[in-house]
Amino acid sequence: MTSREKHDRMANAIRFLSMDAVEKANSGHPGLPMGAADIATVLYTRFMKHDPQNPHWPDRDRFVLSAGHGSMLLYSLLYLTGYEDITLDQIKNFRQLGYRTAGHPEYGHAAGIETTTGPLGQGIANAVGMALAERILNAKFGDELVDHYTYVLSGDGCLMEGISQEAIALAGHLKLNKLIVMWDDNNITIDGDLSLTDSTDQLARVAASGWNTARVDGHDPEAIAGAIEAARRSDRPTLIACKTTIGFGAPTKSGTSKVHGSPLGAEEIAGARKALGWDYPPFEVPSDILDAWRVSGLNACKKRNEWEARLAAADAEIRAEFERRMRGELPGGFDAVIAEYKQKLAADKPKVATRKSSEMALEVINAVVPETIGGSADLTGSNNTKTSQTKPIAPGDYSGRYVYYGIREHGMAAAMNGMTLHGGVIPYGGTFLTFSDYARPAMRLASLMGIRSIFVMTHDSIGLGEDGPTHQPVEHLAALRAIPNHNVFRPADATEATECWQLALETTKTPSTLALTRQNLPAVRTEYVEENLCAYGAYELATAEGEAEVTIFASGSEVEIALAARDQLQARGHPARVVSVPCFELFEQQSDSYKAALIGDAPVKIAIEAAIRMGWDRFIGVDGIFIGMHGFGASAPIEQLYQHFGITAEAAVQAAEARLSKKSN
Ligand SMILES: Cc1ncc(C[n+]2csc(CCOP(=O)(O)OP(=O)(O)O)c2C)c(N)n1
Repeated sequence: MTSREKHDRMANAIRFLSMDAVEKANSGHPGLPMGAADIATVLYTRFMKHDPQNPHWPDRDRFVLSAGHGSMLLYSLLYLTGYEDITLDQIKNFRQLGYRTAGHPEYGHAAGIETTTGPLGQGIANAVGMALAERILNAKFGDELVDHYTYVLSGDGCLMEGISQEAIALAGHLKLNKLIVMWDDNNITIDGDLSLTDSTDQLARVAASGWNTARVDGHDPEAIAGAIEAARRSDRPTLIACKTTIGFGAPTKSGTSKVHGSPLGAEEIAGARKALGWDYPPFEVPSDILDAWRVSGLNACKKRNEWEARLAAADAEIRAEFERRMRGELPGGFDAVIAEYKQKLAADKPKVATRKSSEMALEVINAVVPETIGGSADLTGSNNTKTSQTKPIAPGDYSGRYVYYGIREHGMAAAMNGMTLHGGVIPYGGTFLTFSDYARPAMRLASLMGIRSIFVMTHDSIGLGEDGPTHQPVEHLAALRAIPNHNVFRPADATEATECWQLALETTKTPSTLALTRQNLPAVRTEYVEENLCAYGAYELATAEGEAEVTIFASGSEVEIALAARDQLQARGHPARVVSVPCFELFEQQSDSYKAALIGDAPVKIAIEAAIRMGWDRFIGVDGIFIGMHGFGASAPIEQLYQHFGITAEAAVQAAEARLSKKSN
């Protein structure tokens, strides 16, 4: 048992590492680490099940610093408990280029950083996904292999963000009782006192969403510990309001927004040293305190050894399956199943919407990849995300494989990221492409983190028809393609949809978005090719009969139009080829020679996509012809819309011929 004096000194180690690192960097946020140091010390020394020597141990507790601006809190904890990645040198170089200690915690920079946080509200929503993944794997593998908590440190900001309500409601509904959120309840944000802008009774709010709540003095270690103990026994998720003073220990600035996000200054830090009785120079942690921290890190080892013994004793098949899933590897034989299914598609040539093609592919995939977890933000019947294998996950029963996320696109995407980060499951979730805007901040973070979350976005153009321009995406493909490390797939038929799914599942360090149609499309890939052609990002689908005068590039539903335009052009004596472009991002990864040859030098280049032009100049050049959208859509039956907006084979032929005759003049 740690004495109060020892606890205080251990917490002060966090405080001084944080204020000194921020001071040296001349930027950063000292207030939160100083205020939340007591909470963090109690959590890490008395509760956290982790092993700094084996930081990726699957059954570790997860800790999410949702208030990512307080990154020095996490870096201090990782250094003090003995994570190799965070040395004192890393702390001294807080926020410097090439160091792991970035301004906000970044997943992949160091073990112990479970997710990238900084955009407020994301972390708490990720944690819901982590807690859900834990329950799903527990239902499959039992308490022996999977039984851990997910802890979150949240500030006022995270709870004020809209996404928090989506996350809280989902967690409360699903009764994710191993999720424990510590709220650094300090009444201060950047603009000043919270009372400037918020009067929410947060405990009442989360209680209304089915949570357990507690309120404690966030500087009283025993009170904090008691609340965590009670939370661990709860049958619901818990929010513990820990009343704290931001910048605790700073003599004149504590309790004010002045300590939130700027260095304290030499004088204030000297005052804090005096007030807290800390006589050590910057970055020096006295050996008895460092030892106490390291011992707390080592103590956790015992639990891991016990777990390793249970894993070793587990049935060989179960153990192999658990380990495969945690490595993120697909089951052996996956490619063979896809190849066989592509053969069937080549024979059947189904004329279906790509949302249906996606469902058909998933029916095949879900049968052989048991770790996929489907879901939709209340559009299951439209997104076609549910297959025969995916029984719903219900409160208290996590044996299913389908999440009814509710009308919570942002919460869904962030929870999916949390599930992916947890490991052992592969989440995919759907909504309409136009509502990717509601999920985009989490989709961007999936890209930044480099993780395999798979977003299924149907109703991908004016082709959805009568719902009209609110529901018809026009700029969304370009907007998503603009996100670095994000594979946006827009398949043209059932074969391409299958290939895109294969790529989405096999690409572990890049998230994928599948943009899928509502309307039926004919098969454009009519012969079986074993190779995954979509892996090229763009490939020649139809060659020109003779030297190409025209190359038509298209994606998704407009490939059909491109093929019809090619036929018409050739009938009129103009050899034309068609390039299908299912994924810009993968195309860019091909060799220069492949890209140059594919784009080719036909005198006329056309792109057809029922969306805005942005991005297509890469294929057609600034003087290329673009057949697509130039503004918002309209509410009408689909056939009329394509005519109305001039996205037709005839329009393409006319434009091509006009250009060809101009060139020959
Ligand atoms: C989505 C988002 N909006 C705005 C910010 C900028 N920001 C960083 S911290 C912060 C205030 C957070 O207040 P609180 O959570 O109470 O943290 P504390 O002041 O206690 O450190 C803001 C607005 C952000 N990081 N993310």
